[in-house]
Amino acid sequence: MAEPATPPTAPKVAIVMGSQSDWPTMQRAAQVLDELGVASDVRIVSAHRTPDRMVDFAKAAAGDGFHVIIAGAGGAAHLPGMIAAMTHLPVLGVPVQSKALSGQDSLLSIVQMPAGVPVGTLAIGEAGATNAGLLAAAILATNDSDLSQRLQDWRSARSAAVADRPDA
Ligand code: RP5
Repeated sequence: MAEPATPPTAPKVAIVMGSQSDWPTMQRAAQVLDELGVASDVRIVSAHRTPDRMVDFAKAAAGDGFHVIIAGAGGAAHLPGMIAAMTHLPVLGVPVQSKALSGQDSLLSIVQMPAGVPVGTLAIGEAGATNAGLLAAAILATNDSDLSQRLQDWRSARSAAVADRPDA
């Protein structure tokens, strides 16, 4: 009798964003997770344009097997906070750099959550997205020694790549 096929591992990290226009920023989170061998599920979920989709996603996220949610949005960036209101999973919020206010609006919309509904808020823009990916991996690594080693190796390589002195 044939061995039963091993089911593919479902992604434990969801990366959601308010718009297609957020993808150039949010792909940094997906890229660093990919470098660390962590699969992610990437979706467009808007608090304002697709509120029903947001509610459905947030309420189902834990049951769907996700362990961490990275949510990025710009402007009136309610997406991370609204998702955090509907799930007990850790939510990492990335303020996308808006055209009008350079992401200051996004940052303030995400960071100042009321006590009891946390969003781990990252820096504005690509650095924030990269660090959200690294933090998501670090959260998963607390229960995954192989991933923990890959994360430590990744960081060591980054340190080793820093020159002692600047080029003249
Ligand atoms: C937010 O509005 C999105 O997260 C995006 O950052 C911003 C602008 O969206 P688009 O008008 O480019 O679709 O909902």
